Amino acid sequence: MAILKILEFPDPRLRNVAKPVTTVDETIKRLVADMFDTMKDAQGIGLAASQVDVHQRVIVMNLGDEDIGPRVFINPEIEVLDDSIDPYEEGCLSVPGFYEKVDRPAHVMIRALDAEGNAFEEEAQGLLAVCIQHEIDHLEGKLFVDYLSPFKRQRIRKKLEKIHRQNA
Ligand code: GNR
Ligand code: NI
Repeated sequence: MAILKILEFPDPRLRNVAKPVTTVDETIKRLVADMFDTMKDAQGIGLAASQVDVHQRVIVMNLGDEDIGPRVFINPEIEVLDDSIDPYEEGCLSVPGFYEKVDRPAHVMIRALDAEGNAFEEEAQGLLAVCIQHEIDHLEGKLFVDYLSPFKRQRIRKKLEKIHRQNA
């Protein structure tokens, strides 16, 4: 078990496109365990492997909802089920301290492999739908700040760069 370092915007490594997992082997299972440790330590509700500089299509999630619990999504795909849009105030462990409203499809079907490599599908709405889309964006090298105006994105970038300089 290990707590991994979470990359922060504007680190260019967050822009890598993750590759599909070919087999859910011991290496992937160890990665999943380390990602759960890292997510819990950082008090996040979701984490994509891209955020810990592993560019494979692996997501962990724990929405803190007893009905849903800790979840693993490997090679996830989503299908948008209708035209409804849900605005949600999003945050990101790779953009610490900033929260902004993002509009996303409200109802999606998720198809993925679970932690044992078994295929499953699940209809999602609410926070699960928001979070899975946010995490799949990470696997594509995309961040929630990309949905904001260039002005807002630049302001966030400058503030984080300043903090990173101070920490260096
Ligand atoms: O912890 C997180 N909270 C959150 C809140 C609203 C929308 C998305 C998220 S995901 C985020 C953790 C994270 O950065 N995952 O990539
Ligand atoms: Ni994020």
